[in-house]
Order: sequence, then C-alpha cells, then structure tokens
Amino acid sequence: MIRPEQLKRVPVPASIPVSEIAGDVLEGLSRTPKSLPPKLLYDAEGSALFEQITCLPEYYPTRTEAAILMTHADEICSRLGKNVSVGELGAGTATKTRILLRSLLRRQFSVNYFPLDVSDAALKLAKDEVEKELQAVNVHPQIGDFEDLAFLELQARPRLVLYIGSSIGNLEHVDAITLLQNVAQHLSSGDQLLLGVDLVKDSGVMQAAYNDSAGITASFNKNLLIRINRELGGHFEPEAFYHVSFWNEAASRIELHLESARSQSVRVDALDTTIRFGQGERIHTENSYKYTLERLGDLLQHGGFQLEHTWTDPHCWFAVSLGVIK
Ligand code: SAH
Ligand code: AVI
Repeated sequence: MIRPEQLKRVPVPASIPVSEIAGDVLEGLSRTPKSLPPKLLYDAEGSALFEQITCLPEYYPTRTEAAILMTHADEICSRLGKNVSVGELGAGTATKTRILLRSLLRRQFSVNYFPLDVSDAALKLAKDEVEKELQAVNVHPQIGDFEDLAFLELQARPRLVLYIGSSIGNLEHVDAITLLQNVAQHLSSGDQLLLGVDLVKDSGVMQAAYNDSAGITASFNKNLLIRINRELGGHFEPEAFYHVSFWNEAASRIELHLESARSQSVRVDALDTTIRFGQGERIHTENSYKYTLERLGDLLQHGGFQLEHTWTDPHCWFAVSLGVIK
C-alpha cells in the first residue's frame, strides 16, 4: 500500500494537480506483474465508452439482464417489502434500473433512490434520466467507492439494494464476499438484495463480448492510459499497447490486459517515476468472473443473505437473484 505521506514526498510539477488515482497507479505499476484496479476505467470518457459497450452486438450481458428484468419486474417487485427505498452499488447511468423503478411505482406512490458510483459523469446522467422519466422517484446520488456504504443507513426501511450488471464479477471472490458482508452489516432483518451475475457459457460467446469487432472494448481498456496521461502527466502512447482479452477457464474469468508492443520506458511526471516495460509485458486491468448457479448461491450465503429466488433467461446466460437478511 502506498501511504498518503509517501505521495506528498513526490515532487509534483506545479501544473499537474495530484489526482486521487495517484496512489493506485503508483502501487499497481510498481508491482510484478503490473496491474491497475478496474474502477480506474470509469472516468467520464470510460463511462461513455462503457455505455457504447452495452449496445454492442457481441456484448450480451446488458441486453440479457434487461430482458430478465423486463419479463420479471412485476414478480420481483411483488416479492419486495411495502414502500421500499432503493440503493444501488455501481449504478452507472441506471438505464436498467429504470425498468425496476417503473414497476415499483405501480405498487407505491414514490421511491427514494440512492445510486452510488465512482463516476460522477455517469451519476449525473442517471439522475437526469430517472427524474425526466419518473417524477415520483427522488434521486439522491452518492459519489464514492464501495467502501462508502454508510449511505445505506440514510435509507428508510425496508430497503432494497441493487447490485446488477454483473459488476460483482469484477471483484475477486474474497472481495465479493467481503463487500456483500459489509452491505449486510448496514441492513436489517427483512431488507433485500437484488444481485445480477453473468453465468459461465460457451467460451466463444464470452470472448467475443470482450473483443468486439468495432474495437470499443479496446478503446475502453486503453482509455486507462489516456486517463493517466491527463490526470498524472503520463507519457503513455496508447498505440504502443495492445488490448488483450481471453477466457481463463481455470479461474472462470475473462481477463483484460494492456500488452506493451515493444520494450519501452514511460515517464509519469506527477509520480516522478519512469515505468519500464519489456516487449509483451502486460498490465492486468480487469477480471470479469463468470458464475454457476451453485456458486451464485454460495456467494449470497457467505455474504449474509438467504436466497429467495433466481430468474434467468432462456439460454441461462445471466442470472438475477433476490436475497434477504434473516
Ligand atoms: N450497473 C450498471 C453499470 C455497470 S458498469 C449496469 O448494469 O449497466 C460498473 C459501474 O460500477 C461503473 O459505473 C463504475 O463507475 C462503477 N464502479 C466500479 N468500481 C467501483 C467502486 N469500487 N466503487 C463504486 N463504483 C464503482
Ligand atoms: C461493469 N462490468 C460488469 C463489465 C464486465 O462485463 O465485466 C465491464 C466491462 N469490461 C469490458 N467490457 C465490459
């Protein structure tokens, strides 16, 4: 871990304000093998690129989950407590959330909705779009990290927490369980969690989703280097890195990497450091874990929730599960 006092010792050129990503970038690029936390993918440009990804023909998760929600929204809402308030982890632009909010408003007069996200650009869009369509939803955006869960206690009970979009798949198993346990600690008996996860399927289908023919996922991945250039005075040449994605069967995950096309040294002014890359050396930027229904059940149980029901699509590509705190 890089401590804040270590960062203060780095002489920063006056023209570059120290970005909050500095510690994560310094730590991740000093490691062997190099890696960066996936939450750094979501600056304003990254969030916009992710929105494009959700519309790609190869990227099945969003439309599959949306279809599950559209088919079963009324049944899902009938299983919720009366007059629920809704919190959401990693809400993004809340496009799919509106499917549930619409259905919820057929059962209650108004909804207090608390979307949490690190991306203020995505949250702003979420608030604008939800309020434009659904005037009876009061949106309370929470800009922050999954570590900042105190907002769940601002919600009136009973509470529903949404964690959809398979975003939990971007966490290591141990971190996924810890996050659910932290959520559970802020909830009370009867409060519920709606969790969306991507399921293991034909590897060709999964690989195509992360290596689309239009190259949007590659741009999403490389945007991380552009962000480091802008926020930390980095000198990365994005074209000197390849977008690499593949299915790691043993770990049940898709991996995203940025691979150095040649041996090169890259200066990052705000970190007062130069990062060396061998030809073919990679920065591991994201994992996207794919679950089985059995492992999804275990995840909920270890996270402190009792599984109530799981909905899937006809191909069993994606699952949405409702869990409750007993
Ligand atoms: N739920 C939406 C968006 C998924 S994209 C959907 O289903 O389409 C993942 C979202 O999680 C992004 O908007 C990203 O900014 C957010 N995110 C990623 N890591 C995060 C973290 N550690 N804390 C808070 N938000 C995070
Ligand atoms: C947000 N998350 C669930 C996406 C995924 O599928 O793992 C992020 C993503 N990365 C590349 N394409 C989409």
